[in-house]
Amino acid sequence: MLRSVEIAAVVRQAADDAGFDLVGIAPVDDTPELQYFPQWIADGHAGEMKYLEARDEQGRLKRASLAHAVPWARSVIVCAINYNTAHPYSTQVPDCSKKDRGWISRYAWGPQDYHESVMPRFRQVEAALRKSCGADCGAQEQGNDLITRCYVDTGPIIERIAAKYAGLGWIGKNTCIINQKIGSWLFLGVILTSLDFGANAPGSRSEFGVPAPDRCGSCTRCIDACPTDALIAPYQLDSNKCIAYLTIEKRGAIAEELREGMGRHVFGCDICQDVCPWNRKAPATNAAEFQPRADLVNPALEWLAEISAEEFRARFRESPVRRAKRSGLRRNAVIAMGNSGDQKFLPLLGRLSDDEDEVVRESAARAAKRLGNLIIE
Ligand code: B12
Ligand code: SF4
Ligand code: SF4
Repeated sequence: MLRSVEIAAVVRQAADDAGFDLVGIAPVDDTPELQYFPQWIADGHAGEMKYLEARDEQGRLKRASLAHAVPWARSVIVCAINYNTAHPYSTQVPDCSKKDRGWISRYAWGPQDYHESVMPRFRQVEAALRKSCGADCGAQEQGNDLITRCYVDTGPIIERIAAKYAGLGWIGKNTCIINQKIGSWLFLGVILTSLDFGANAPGSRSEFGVPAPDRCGSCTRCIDACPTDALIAPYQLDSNKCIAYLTIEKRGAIAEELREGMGRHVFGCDICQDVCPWNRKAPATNAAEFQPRADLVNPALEWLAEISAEEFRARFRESPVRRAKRSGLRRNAVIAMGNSGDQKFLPLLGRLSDDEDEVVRESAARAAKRLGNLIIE
């Protein structure tokens, strides 16, 4: 029978073969970071992302305890892949030179949604794990079948906490996982498994990663740079104020007082990672699926504001941008126009103030007003 040390070696090799940059294994434990989660939810910091509040039959928050949510799980294999490409950060492009352009987060520049490009890699690691166990799997010896589940985003688990305990990096004050060597431009995902990697080595948790020490030190660059003060304290993010949430997840109108801080962001936000010193020398990947589509780096705001339903479907069918929906993307582009200070947008904003979409209509009227042209009130 393969020992846990050998199975862990198979997992590491499979992750490497699948193109992951980092891999580690975490035990299923109720770690101290999980204690913050119920309060975060109670404080309303999840905004309208109701799925984060999913509860079990006893009324416990599923994400607050993996041990409760997935009782068969004994360990979590966490893999990460670097999606950084050799293009300037949003903070390196002076606003004045691109004031008529929007900004899409670097994670969404590629031709494919990361869920689709990363999941097959997890399946590859999962298959190698299952093969290595075969009939020799320790779980089977106990009369159970080996159970595995792969998740990228969608599992009842806070992936960054698992990543920390798998040894992939520390949770920064911007709440992102940062690896000392490659920074934070990482997609994470997990394989929950019923295998206990400590079981075959009594008294030893040696197959599990050791959490990296917090290397933020006295730095507060991310907190200082966040334009909407969404990092309300170190390691604490209020989604309601976060541009990533506002531009991607939030439906309907965006609170007036947050619009200015959104700047030219039309999908996601990278600022708290752009300014992080640990990303200064972040390596760039050559993987084809993460190379940017030219139309998504500094996209023209007019294009996005006027995009037809048909073009939206065609251009964003496989892109993460489709999550904002057409209405959200157009709303965001209109708000960015209002922030641009560029009077050339006034005629278009005037037209969009009569748009059939109520959210676009209201946002355009406000944006036009902001550009100095009193259209409403
Ligand atoms: C919901 C969600 C969001 C929300 C909320 C973000 C958030 N910080 O929680 C929004 C839409 C805002 C968002 C934005 C982004 N996201 Co997101 N998101 C998720 C998702 C689906 C769930 C996260 C979650 O459960 N949050 C709950 C809160 C409570 O967790 P938390 O803020 O991380 O806080 C924990 C720690 O900070 C911890 N903690 C640690 N130490 C300390 C110390 C103290 C004193 C305290 C109080 C707390 C504390 O306490 C909390 C746990 O209770 C995950 C995937 C997953 N299933 O995990 C991806 C994920 C976290 N997102 C990811 C990415 C890439 C992004 C963006 C970069 C996308 C973009 N460019 O726009 C931004 C980054 C913004 C940011 N600074 O976090 C990656 C993270 C990669 C990385 N390197 O960390 C993930 C893992 C997706 C993936 N599969 O790769 N995201
Ligand atoms: S993603 Fe942008 S808005 Fe959200 S916390 Fe980071 S800097 Fe602030
Ligand atoms: S900017 Fe500074 S405080 Fe923020 S995550 Fe990076 S190192 Fe930590």
